[in-house]
Amino acid sequence: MGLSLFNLTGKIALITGSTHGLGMAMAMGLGKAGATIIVNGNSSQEKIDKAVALYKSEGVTTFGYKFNVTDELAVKKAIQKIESEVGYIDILVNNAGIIKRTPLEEMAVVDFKEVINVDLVSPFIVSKHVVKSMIDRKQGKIINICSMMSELGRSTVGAYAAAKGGLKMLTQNMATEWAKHNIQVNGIGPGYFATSQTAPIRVDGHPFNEFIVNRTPAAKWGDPNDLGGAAIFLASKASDFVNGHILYVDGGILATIGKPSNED
Ligand code: GCO
Repeated sequence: MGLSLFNLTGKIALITGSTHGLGMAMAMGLGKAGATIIVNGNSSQEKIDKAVALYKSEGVTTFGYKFNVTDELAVKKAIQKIESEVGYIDILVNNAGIIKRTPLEEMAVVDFKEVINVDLVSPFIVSKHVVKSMIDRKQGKIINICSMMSELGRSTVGAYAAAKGGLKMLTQNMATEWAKHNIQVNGIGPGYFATSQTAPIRVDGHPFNEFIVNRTPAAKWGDPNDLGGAAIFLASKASDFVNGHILYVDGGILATIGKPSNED
């Protein structure tokens, strides 16, 4: 058995929102474990092409597809195109997501709905269209990218927490319905990582920056590359009997109540 359990050679992995940030870090990990990577984004073809070039410069076999994960018709067409041009998808990572930081009492309903739509509805849409071939082939891996907010609330991110809490339960329900087809559906819950998404709350002197370092037993922000191993595990044969599990990669945040700010 050994390391071959983690070898993804011959597998095709679609990672939504993988032109940058945590999506790129996880996709790069899967690619370096042997998977062919399908990069997705919806901002610009230029951004996708740039990302594809970066993956290829690291020796990863890569293809890029621009489509909006919230648009079911666009997703259906894109999955059909990928299946005909590259092959059936063996591994799906539902990573694409947005966040809006606003106190709930001030949040516009349209903004609340947009966060739910991108962070919760789109994993359902993409999974619904990818899982068809997985069911037919009696194999597949789906990884939903959850959050600390799948377990904990935080002021100003109520819509995001509602979406990520829902995504945890959607993960468990997908596992319930699709495990009998030899499809393993699990989640990764990143802690606080140094990305563009957290840049506004990570600037030096921002109270949240110091708070997170103090609240995290590992006493630091996560490095996106710390997520590659978790993605490889949940995408590989090593997790063939793991279903509906949310693997938190959080430096210990969920393990602790925290400590007084004056304690080392
Ligand atoms: C925030 C952060 C979080 C992290 C991550 C934590 O504003 O609290 O952006 O949402 O990005 O989701 O798991």
